[in-house]
Amino acid sequence: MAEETLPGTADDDDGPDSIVLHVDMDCFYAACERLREPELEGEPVVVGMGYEPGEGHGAVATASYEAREFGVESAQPISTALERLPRIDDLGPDDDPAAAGRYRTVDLEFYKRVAADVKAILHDCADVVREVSIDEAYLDVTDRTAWDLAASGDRTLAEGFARYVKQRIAREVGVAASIGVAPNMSTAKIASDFDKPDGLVVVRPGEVRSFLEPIPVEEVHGVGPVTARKLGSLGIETAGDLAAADASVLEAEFGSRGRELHERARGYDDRAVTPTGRPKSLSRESAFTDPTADIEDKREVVRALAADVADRARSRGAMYRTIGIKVVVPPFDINTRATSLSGPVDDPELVESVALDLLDAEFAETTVRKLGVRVSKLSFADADQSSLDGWESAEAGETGGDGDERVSDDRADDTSDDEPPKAGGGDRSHEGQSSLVEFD
Ligand code: TTP
Ligand code: MG
Repeated sequence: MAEETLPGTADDDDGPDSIVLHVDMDCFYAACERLREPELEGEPVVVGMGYEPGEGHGAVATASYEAREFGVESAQPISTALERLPRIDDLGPDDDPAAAGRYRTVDLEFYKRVAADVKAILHDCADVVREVSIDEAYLDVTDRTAWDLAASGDRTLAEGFARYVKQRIAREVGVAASIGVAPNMSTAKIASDFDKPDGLVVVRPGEVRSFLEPIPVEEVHGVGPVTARKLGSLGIETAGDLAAADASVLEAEFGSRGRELHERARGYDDRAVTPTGRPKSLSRESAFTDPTADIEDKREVVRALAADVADRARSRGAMYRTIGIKVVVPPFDINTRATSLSGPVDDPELVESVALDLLDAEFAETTVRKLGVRVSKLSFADADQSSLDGWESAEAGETGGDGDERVSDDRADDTSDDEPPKAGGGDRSHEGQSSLVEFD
């Protein structure tokens, strides 16, 4: 793609180019169904309402990519989906089971819990996260990585960072994300959609305009079907056509929006990623190059992790009520322990001492591969309840992190919830030796 920058594009910005990630999960509800029913992997899965015999109403929420091959898609009447892809349960003896759908009913509460796990990772990977929907978010990671090339070749550091985010979601939650990386939000969104499923598309600052050129106008942010039709009648089919169009003609047709669309098509979008949502927990973990049993090595890592997590909590204005550790024993035996406090605190020394106590109590002699520290049950001093979305309401039934330690539908931690609150906060009311809390 062309490397030159054009006047008036994002490429001649005065400041350093931003690095924006747009993360969108692939066939999200279907991917969630596959988490609890792994045998659905590779099968045509349709998630919707009203497909049970005798119902007949309702619509498709989403379809797996296999089901999309049969022409099944989101928002389609379920009757159309059933015509194109019959339910496997309704097949006759001579029908081909490969051409049949596995229909599942929408279970939003479950999908929200999976989404909360994904979003916990996103909040861990970026300081600024804008959650747009249950399966979609923008991350501003300008301060976490760079557009420079990695030492090893022609890939950017930003690409490596995005790959890391993708892999964490896949490994820790078990669902696939497509990610677009670009210097602005509208280009990142188009990029995440460009190579679905399981896509990772990077548009470097100098490539924005050439990347956008062949994209159909419908995909430019802000262009709906009506605008697309009007643009079509003006002979404008692609973002390239839109970028090349006369701005005054667009303005005459669409008002100030016309000028804005023109700028977007030219790769110019100076909207800042503004945050939404709140993390439910903050954690950090660190792996040893070689597993170690040395208690001083382990304590040192826990101290550093505790300081880091407490620091991040403070910088985000978060207080916590649970302090926990994660201990991974080779090969992949994941242990989590937590202590609940009687009230929310912001107390870095307590994070360190609780984490060290939990380590010493049970893992002093243990050979460990990885250690983690987490604070959870967060509350925010400036909490704006109206801005809390499915993220916090998915609080009950959190799931564990590393796939194999997933806990479902329970809150084994925090027996202290049943105890009356004590004054002052910070008293340890429960040594969570046997507790299992969520951990990313
Ligand atoms: P999308 O991200 O639009 O779709 P998707 O994740 O299923 O597929 P992909 O991103 O790979 O193209 O929407 C996220 C979820 O929102 C989707 O899994 C189901 C739900 N949804 C509906 O319930 N109705 C709809 O019309 C759409 C578009 C989505
Ligand atoms: Mg999606």
